[in-house]
Amino acid sequence: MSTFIYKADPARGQEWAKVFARERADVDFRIWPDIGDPAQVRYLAAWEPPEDIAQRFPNLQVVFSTGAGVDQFNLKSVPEHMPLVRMIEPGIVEGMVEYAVFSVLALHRDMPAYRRQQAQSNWSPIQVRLAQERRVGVLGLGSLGQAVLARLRSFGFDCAGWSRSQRSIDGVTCYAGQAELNAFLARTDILLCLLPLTDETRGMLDARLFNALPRGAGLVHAGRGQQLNHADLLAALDSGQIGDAILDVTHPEPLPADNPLWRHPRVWITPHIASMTRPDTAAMAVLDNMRRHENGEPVIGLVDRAKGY
Ligand code: NDP
Ligand code: OXD
Repeated sequence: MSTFIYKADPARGQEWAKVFARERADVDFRIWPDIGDPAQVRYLAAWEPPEDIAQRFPNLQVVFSTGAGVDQFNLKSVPEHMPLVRMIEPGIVEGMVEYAVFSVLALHRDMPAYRRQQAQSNWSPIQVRLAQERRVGVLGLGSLGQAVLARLRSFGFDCAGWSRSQRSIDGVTCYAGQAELNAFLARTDILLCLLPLTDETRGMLDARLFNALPRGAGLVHAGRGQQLNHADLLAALDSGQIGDAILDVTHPEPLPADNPLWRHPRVWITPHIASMTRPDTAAMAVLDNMRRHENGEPVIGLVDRAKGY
């Protein structure tokens, strides 16, 4: 019998266990640290993977990330021949769509400004703009960026996106690569970051990028904390270059209590909850990929080691 090890939130692991018991009784599903005989382990799903994966589990065949991102993995510790598969499942996508729509609408309809006004008992209407008059730009046109843009388009926002390779998406003006980044930023009133963390994207939300946006632009950051330069964001907020920022991810998580972002009047912080892997749909997605692997078919969400995502 082959063993599947789950190494993430144990309560959610219990939900995975029920799905595995129902769908794959031939697999010995175990929740870390109960690993059984390491030689029997064929599959590992982890948020934070253990060290020495290959040495610890000599017959491991596939490594799954329980999240959409894989930046928490040391890619060098997963042998080249072993597929590393990120999580693509409907729960993550729908959660992100809700968070992105909420955040973009909040900025579009000046909700942070009204919260500040209410604290001063101040009743001051701000001229309403329609969605069609607001330019939204999404950094990252992958499974999340595309789903978010499809929903934002339905409100009538003027939508654009930026990716590494050239994309073509109905109703979205697509920009690609460093050469087109400034043009994308220059037409973006509300910027939403949905990029994976790689050597290329680390620190890219910095003063240079903020200065390329129209003055007063809004920022929604739901990619990874290390993409954001805190000092540059604080300076951009204080100068008015960035109007308001909604941050779902920070570095570190959580921020220390004395980090000025916590108390900045133009910052909303949420604790990395934009979306969460749903145990039932995630387990089904992994089971589908196990079947694909066992039948010699391509798995969905295979990480490209060279690109790092
Ligand atoms: P995908 O891999 O499907 O898409 C990534 C996108 O980013 C692609 O369009 C890719 O370009 C683009 N990209 C990557 N590197 C660059 C670069 N250097 N320059 C320009 N574009 C680049 O990822 P997902 O959409 O599934 O997820 C994106 C990220 O969202 C995750 O990696 C994770 O960090 C974050 N996330 C956050 C969550 C939260 O709760 N806050 C929840 C889930 C995910 P191309 O299309 O050319 O490959
Ligand atoms: C993920 C996340 O990558 O929750 O899935 O951030």
